[in-house]
Amino acid sequence: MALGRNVPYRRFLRLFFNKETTDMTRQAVHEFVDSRLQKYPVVVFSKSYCPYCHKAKAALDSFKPRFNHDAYEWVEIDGREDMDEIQDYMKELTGGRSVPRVFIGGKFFGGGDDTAAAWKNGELEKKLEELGVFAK
Ligand SMILES: N[C@@H](CCC(=O)N[C@@H](CS)C(=O)NCC(=O)O)C(=O)O
Repeated sequence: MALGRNVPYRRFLRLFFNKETTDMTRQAVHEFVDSRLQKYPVVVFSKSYCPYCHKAKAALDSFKPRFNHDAYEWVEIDGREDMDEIQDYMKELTGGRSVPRVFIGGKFFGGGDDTAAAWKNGELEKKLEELGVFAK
């Protein structure tokens, strides 16, 4: 909506319309994230340049050949217009907004260091096995 300079309540209108846009984005982000978490047993929200995300990727990708189809979804959020809203929702869901946010079985599992440590001590493999995401 183009608001001319001569509209006296322009700032008020802009506040209202921006709020509406933000609310719509928030709702779309919730739907986007929730649908990923429902569909895929393993979901990671990541930024492509982040070294902690690379650590989590090394750990989870090592199981890739064993995963069932549709077991694993990697979501790069950098460059997305709704990146900040996704991180805000991550904060709501997990208590933190840093990346990576690794979810296993719909629940927050941890960040990059947690995932790498769990890979090393076998906990990650055990968790994935229990979840039944490996092809028989
Ligand atoms: N200890 C955390 C560190 C994660 C971290 O610091 N990630 C950075 C990116 S490399 C981050 O999310 N920074 C804030 C941001 O990008 O909004 C982990 O292992 O996941």
